[in-house]
Amino acid sequence: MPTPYTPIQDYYQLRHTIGSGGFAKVKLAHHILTGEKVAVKIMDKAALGPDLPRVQIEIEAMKTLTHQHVCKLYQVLETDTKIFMVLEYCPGGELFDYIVAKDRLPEEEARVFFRQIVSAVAYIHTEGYAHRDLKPENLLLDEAHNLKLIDFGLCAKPKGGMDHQLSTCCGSPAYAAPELIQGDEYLGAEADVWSMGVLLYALMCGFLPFDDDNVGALYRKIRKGQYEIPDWLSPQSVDLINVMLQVNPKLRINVKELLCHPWLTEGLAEPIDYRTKYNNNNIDEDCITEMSIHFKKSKNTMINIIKDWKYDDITATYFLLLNKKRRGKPCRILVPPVLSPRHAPDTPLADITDKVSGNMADLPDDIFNLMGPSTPLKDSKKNSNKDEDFIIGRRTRKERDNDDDADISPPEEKKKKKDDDYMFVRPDPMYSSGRYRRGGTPAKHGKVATGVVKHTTPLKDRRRSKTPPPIPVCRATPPIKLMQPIKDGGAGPRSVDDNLCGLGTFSPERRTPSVERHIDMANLIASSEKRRRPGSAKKVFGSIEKRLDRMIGLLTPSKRKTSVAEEPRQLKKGDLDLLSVKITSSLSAEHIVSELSQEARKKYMLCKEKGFGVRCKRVDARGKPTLLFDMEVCQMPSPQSNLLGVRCKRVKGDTFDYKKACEDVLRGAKL
Ligand code: 6BF
Repeated sequence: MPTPYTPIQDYYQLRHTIGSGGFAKVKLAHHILTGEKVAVKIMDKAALGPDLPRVQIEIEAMKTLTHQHVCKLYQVLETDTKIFMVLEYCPGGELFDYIVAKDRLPEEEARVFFRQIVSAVAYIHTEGYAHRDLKPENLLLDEAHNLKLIDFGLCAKPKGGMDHQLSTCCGSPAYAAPELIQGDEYLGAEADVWSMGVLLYALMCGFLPFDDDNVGALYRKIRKGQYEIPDWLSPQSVDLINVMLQVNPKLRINVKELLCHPWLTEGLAEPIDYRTKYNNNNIDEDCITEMSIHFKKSKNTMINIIKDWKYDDITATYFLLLNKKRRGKPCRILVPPVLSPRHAPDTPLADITDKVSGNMADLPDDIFNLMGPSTPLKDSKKNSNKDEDFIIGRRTRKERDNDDDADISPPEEKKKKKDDDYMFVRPDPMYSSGRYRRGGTPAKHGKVATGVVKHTTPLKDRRRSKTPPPIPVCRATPPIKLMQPIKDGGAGPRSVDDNLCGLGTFSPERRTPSVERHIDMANLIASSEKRRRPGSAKKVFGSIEKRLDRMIGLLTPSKRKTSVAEEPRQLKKGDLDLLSVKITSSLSAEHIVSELSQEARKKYMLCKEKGFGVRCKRVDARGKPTLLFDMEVCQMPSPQSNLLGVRCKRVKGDTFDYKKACEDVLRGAKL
C-alpha cells in the first residue's frame, strides 16, 4: 500500500517526529544501508503554496554548502505531494534549549560556540550567501557538541554578489538589523553580523538585548541600538558586542574583522579559520571500495557516479559512510548487495573482487546466498532528483484529502500563507501584546547602555506560545517591508503528538509454546531500570500512559491486536517460562527496537519494524525466506514491570538457526 512516505522508505526507516512547525515536519530516520541516523525534513507541496520557491532556494544553498558547522544535506526526494530533505542528525537539539537549560553560558563556553558560528557565517558569505535568520533556534548541536547551522529557507544569494543590496525583510524581529526593519536596502552580510551580535549577547546573558512584547516598541529599541550591559560581561566581550550592534551598518564590524577580534582569538595565534574542512573532490578510497562492492560497479564507475552529486541515494550513502569512518566506525554497508537495476553490474563480479582485493574476505561466507528480491533499493533513475528537473507540481484533491500529515499548522496560519502574495507582513497597530514564539523577543536585568536599569525577560520565558499571534498581511502594495511570518511552529520536539507518532501495535500471531525455544537467560540478562521517554511532555504523556494502561488492561488479546499500543505490551508471569526473553538496560523501548533492527541488519537479515516489534527475515539466493522470527520489546510481568524485555518468537525456519540468530542479535545489540 503506497503511502506519502513510500519513496523515502526505500532508503530510510522513519521514526518519531523531532520537530514540526510551519510547513515542515522533521523526523528521525535510519539510513538502511549504513545504519546511520539522519533527520528527514518533510514538506507538503500544497501546504507550501507560494513558499515553494523558498524550498528550492534552501535546497540549492544546502547542496552548495559543505562545512563543518553547516548542517549537511544528504539527499533530496520528491513525490507528487511531498518534498523530503535528508539532513545531518544533530542529537544535541537546539542551542536555544541549551542556553535556557544553563540560564546563560560562561564566557569560555560562549567563545567556543561563537567561534563556530562566526566560521560558519564567514564561510557561507564567501560562497555568496547571506543566511538572514541567524538565531539560537537555527543552531543545532551534533553528538560531538559542535554547532550546525540549519534553515536556509530565508537565505539570499544576491545575483550581483555579496555587495548587492537586498530589500526583502525577513527573519525573526528580535534578531533583525535596524536597516532591515526600516525597509531600507541592506547588505545581507551586514545584517548577519548584527544578528550574530544579538546571538552572542543571548549566549552570555540568557536574554535578548532588544526585547518588547510590542513589536513597535521592539523596533524602536532596535533602531536606537540601546541595550543593557550586565556586569558579568568582560570588557573585551562588551567591546565585541558593541561593534557588532552598531546601528549604522557602515560603522559595524565586518566579518573579516570579526575573525581577528581579540575576544574571539583569545588563546589562538591566528584569526579564526573559517575554511571548510571538507573537500568533495577527494573521494574517500574506503567509501569507494565499499560502495563499488555493494552497487557492483568498478571503482572508477563508482567515483564517476558519486561525483555527479545528484543528492540521491548514492550521494547519501557516500556522505553517511564517510561520517561513519570519521567517527572511527567501520566504513561498511550493513545490507548485502542485492539483485536490482541499481545493482546491475557494469563489470563482471570477478573483476570487482580482483580490484577490491582483501575486502571480500570481510564479508560473511553466505553473502551471495542472501541476495534476494526484497531489496530496499530501487532503480535510481526513478527516484533520483536531477537538479534541472526539480519540478514541483500540485497534488490532486483526493491525494490531499487522503494525506493526514499534510499540514500541521493552525488554520489561521495556513490561510495567512495562502494570502501572502508579497511575503511581507506589517505589524498591526492592534497587535501589541502578541508574542513571537521561538525566535521571538527575549531579554533581562543589568545596566542599559544609557545607565537605566530595565526589566527584561529570560529566554526561557520567551518560548513557544501555543497559538501564534495573527500576523496581518500586506496584499496590495507593500509600503513597509517588515517581518515575514515566523515559520517554526514552535511545537518543539516533545509534543504529545511527537511521542505518539510512529508507535503502533506489534501483533504476532499466537503460537503454540512447543515451537518456541529458550535462550539461555542467565547469559543474556543485562539488568536495570526501564526509562520512560525523556522530555518535557513527560507529565502529559504520563497521564495518557496511565489511562492507556488501564484501557489496554481491559481489552481482550484479540482487541489488543488492532488497538494502537502506546507502550510495550506487558508479559504475563507464565510467558517467562515459555518464551525467550532478554531483560534490557535503561533504554527506551523505541531505542531498543532500533538497536535490534540495526544489529539484525548487520547480521544480514532483512528487518521490518512495527510498533515495538521487529520482524527479521533471512532469505536464500532466490529470495525465499529461510528463517523468519519476531523480536518484541515487552514490559516484564510485575513485580518487575519497570523492566523492559525482548521476547523472541520463531515464525518459520529451523529452530537451531532461529536460536543462534536471536542470540547473535541480542548479544550484538547495545542494550
Ligand atoms: C536540518 C532542521 C532540523 O530540525 C533534536 C533532537 C535530535 C535531532 C533533541 C531532544 C533528543 C534528540 C531529547 C525544528 C524544531 C528542533 C529542530 C527542528 C529542525 N533542518 C534538523 C536538520 C534536527 C535536525 C537535525 N537533527 N535534529 C534533531 C533535533 N533531539 N533530545 N526544533
